[in-house]
Amino acid sequence: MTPRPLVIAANRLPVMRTTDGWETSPGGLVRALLPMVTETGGVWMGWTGVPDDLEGKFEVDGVAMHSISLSEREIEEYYEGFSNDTIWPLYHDAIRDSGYHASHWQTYSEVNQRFADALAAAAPPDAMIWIHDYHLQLVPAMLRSQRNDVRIGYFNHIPFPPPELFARLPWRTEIIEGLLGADLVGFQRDRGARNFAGLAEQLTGAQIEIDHPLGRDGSPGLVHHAQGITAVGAFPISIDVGEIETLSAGRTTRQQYNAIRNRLGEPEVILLGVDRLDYTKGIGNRLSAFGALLDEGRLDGSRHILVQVATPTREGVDHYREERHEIERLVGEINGRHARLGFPVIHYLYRSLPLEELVPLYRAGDVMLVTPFRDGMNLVAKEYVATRLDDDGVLVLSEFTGAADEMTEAVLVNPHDEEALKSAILTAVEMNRHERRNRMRSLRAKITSHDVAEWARRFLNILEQPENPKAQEISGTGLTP
Ligand code: GDG
Repeated sequence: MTPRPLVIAANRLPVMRTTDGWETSPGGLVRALLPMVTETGGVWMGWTGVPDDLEGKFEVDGVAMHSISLSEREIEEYYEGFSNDTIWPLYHDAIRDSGYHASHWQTYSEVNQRFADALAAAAPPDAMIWIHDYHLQLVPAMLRSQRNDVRIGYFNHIPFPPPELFARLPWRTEIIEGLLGADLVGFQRDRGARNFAGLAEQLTGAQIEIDHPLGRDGSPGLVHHAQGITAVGAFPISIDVGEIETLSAGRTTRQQYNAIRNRLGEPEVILLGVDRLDYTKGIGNRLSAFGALLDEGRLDGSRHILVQVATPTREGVDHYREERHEIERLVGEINGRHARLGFPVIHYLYRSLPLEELVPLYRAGDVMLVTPFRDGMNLVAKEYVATRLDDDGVLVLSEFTGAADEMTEAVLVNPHDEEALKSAILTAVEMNRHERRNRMRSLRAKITSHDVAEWARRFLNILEQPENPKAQEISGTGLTP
């Protein structure tokens, strides 16, 4: 059987403009999906990242792209506004207030409609259309109303919140109905799948099949609703393990991580943080806990140093500008108290590093600090472990990440609790080689056995089933209202 053409829709195209053309964006997800798009004769639809850029089809290295042009106003209201100032904070435990503006919602709906119309026009017959993430939650139903032949999948990369938080959203029913247009809706964790299914029941009168687990190890559960049946399940995402391991094993990496240790003054322990500068990532709490341990003399700035890479992100959104100021204030304050001439205790980089520089940094980091308040998965935790071919290094990991479901041999911590953070950091710093090796071996065994290509295949295999057998099995039988 010839595979169905694969069409991807995401806010961003997998390419970036350069001075002399296009460059493929980094990241395991892009690398896993692009060959599937090309081999099946599909297309990738999204925005170039530049205001008022081209609209329509073009090709990069043999891959068909379809650009959706966004105006300055659309970027402000659909992207920075509704997506990143309403949905993002609400879906991350409402740790910042969301703005609820009817005009942002209106623009979000209009942009989603443009994606749906363009997909309906561009998708080959019988295509599998895989829609990615919270920017495009209305697209499944908008597309379904125009095309009956295609399979529609949606994957939510960020958490899907509990009903009591989701209920704050003035457009809550519209969002659930939008997602129910898909044949398959995937989440990072079981609880996201359960939150969604519960909300579909509450807000739209859908019936959920409770006998089958909505869990990652079982088949997805089913939601019966007015428009049909939507399969729902957990699909924890992973990384391109092969790429990270190959880079980590390279001679240049070895030379570089030795050089990094040397440049940092050969400290006994390098603690490391690598995050987009996002208020969900818990960077400030991590810095404060480190500073408090230095203040109390439980860590020593001449032996223990912290490297924090903070990648610029969403600089047009107020909460992000405020977060940057707060983090830079903390870095200055802690260095002011504890640095010696020529030797800061926190090395702070506000920039994005190429992966070829990030991997040696992971290898140089003795303790990796991943302390988000809430995170859909967190790929940094998985990348760190994948680089540690030496079975060394300790991962301190927030309980509030999707990654914590699998990575139970990390030092798990509640990042809201400063004493717990301090004690997790000390546990990691003081851990003996034997325990470090045992924990890292178990973590590596878990992470390296599931890579992102396998994740994509699993999602697409379930999406491809022309008739979900469960749909027939349960039709007309005892569904629990
Ligand atoms: C969303 C969800 C979910 C970061 N700084 C640099 C750099 N990075 C790369 C990391 C990693 C990626 O960015 C960040 O991924 P995360 O998973 O940690 O977080 P989000 O960006 O918030 O991603 C998240 C993910 O989607 C996938 O579903 O896990 O929960 O929020 O790959 O390496 N890469 C390079 N230089 C940097 O400076 N090269």
